[in-house]
Amino acid sequence: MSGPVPIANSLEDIYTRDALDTQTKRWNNLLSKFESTYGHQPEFVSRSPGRVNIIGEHIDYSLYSVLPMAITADTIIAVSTHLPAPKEGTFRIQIANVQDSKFKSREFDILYDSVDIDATVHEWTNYFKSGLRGALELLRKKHGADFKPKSMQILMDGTVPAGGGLSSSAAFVTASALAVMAANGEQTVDKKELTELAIVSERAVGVNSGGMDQSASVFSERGSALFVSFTPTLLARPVSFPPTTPELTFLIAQSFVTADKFVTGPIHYNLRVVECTLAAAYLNAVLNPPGTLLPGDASPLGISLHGFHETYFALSEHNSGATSSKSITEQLEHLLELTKQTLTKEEGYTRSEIAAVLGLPSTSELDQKFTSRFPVRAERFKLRQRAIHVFSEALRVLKLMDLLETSSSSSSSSSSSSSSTTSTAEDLNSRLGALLNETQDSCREVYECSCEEIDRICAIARQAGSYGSRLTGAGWGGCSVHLVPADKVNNVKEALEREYYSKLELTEEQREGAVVVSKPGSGSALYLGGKEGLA
Ligand code: NG1
Repeated sequence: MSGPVPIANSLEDIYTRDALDTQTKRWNNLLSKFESTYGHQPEFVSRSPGRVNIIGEHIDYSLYSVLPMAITADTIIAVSTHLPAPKEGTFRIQIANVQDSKFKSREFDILYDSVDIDATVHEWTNYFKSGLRGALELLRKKHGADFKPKSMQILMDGTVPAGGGLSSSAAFVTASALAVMAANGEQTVDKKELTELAIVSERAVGVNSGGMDQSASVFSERGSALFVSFTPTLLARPVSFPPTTPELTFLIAQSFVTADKFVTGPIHYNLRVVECTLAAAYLNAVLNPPGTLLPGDASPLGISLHGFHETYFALSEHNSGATSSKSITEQLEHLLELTKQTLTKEEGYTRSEIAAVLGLPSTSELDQKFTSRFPVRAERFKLRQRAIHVFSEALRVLKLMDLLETSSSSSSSSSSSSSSTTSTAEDLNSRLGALLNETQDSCREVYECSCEEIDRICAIARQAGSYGSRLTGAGWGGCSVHLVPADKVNNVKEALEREYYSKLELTEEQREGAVVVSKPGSGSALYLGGKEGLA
């Protein structure tokens, strides 16, 4: 799946047929607004989508594999480089948003070699700047330290709801980085390079993010979900859901509870990243031989539960002289047991308790190592619960992949009657759904990243015919995803309207977008035909 980001020749290369009318209008609006803002047409448009995560929640930053898919909603960025540089050693960025009453236009003069981002303020252009910073680092690696970035005029339009769990930030950062690469003459942009730079640069905005969103945004292919693994290196491959009758659909339902990772990071997202990292360090200190150091890796704080996992089995098998390795599933089951026996404190661990086990002289060293990058607010760290969620969720991803893989091989070899095919499909769908439901239980009870509204939405949807319902993305609000047979979609929609949305005060637009059936969409693309228009 690696290779360059595709160059789209028309919107048909990007969107499914049902989305073309709306998207053509939207792109034409972007192009004409660009012209009225800057007085000329753009040279190209970069595009990256949001994503919905099917399974594998809050485990990407512990470097376990996940299964997201891209959605139609996206960020599109029209660009020209007609702007002269302001003065020697600097370049200029003029940036505007189609929703200009909400997101004010800005202008920056930036030094060739340093893009300042103030992560303490909540400013929409920070996401562009973080893509810019990452892309410039890559360009300097390719062209040398003297590389002179071009000035850019930019107009952006985003349709992924912010704080909605569909990864508006990754869509914006990857589309920005891609735009900067193309503006500086690189139209052949390697997908893996783009993803890796976006993962690292998005952390500059103040969130210790994993790599799932950027991977899904860049690598996705129309019609397929995406299996993403992070070690030993970033890999993404398309995965198909078996065709069933009735067809299986993914329904995305908004809770309209906005969960902003930037604002709530210290008690939610960033705190979970710290808890998982501390759990890895703690388990290593107790279960591995004294003095064992966990390997440095690509996780946000540089060591991870996955790193502990690998080190633990490498050392224990080596010491026992064992020749046969456990399967990954058996290893994860074993780790779950070990975690329950080792991390016994349900109420969580204080800083001094953790520092003592890690052999650190005081809690300041602990803070310096684990919480200085982004601050967290907690008296106790729930290491037991977080590690249990991560290992059990990693297991559920493998079980779901196993179900998909065995069902696709058995459906290609089966010649069974239609009634037994229907019951097999029913059985498969129920088992897939059960895994999603288990994820939701774990997110609610163990990882504590759900909220009352999402729990209610899931209960309503299941009652109305969803096989499996759960939060998607970071949680604490945002969106939910539901595995629903096509003949139950209306049932589920009606039940949600009756029992949830009708009780909220929503605009017409919100009501229309509250529940959508989402087909797996395509990933990042560059569109170079801006001069001719799209109509
Ligand atoms: P959202 O908030 O849905 O974009 C976040 C992280 C992901 C992943 C999920 C939880 C960022 C950009 N994204 O997704 O990497 O950790 O939460 O599975 O921080």
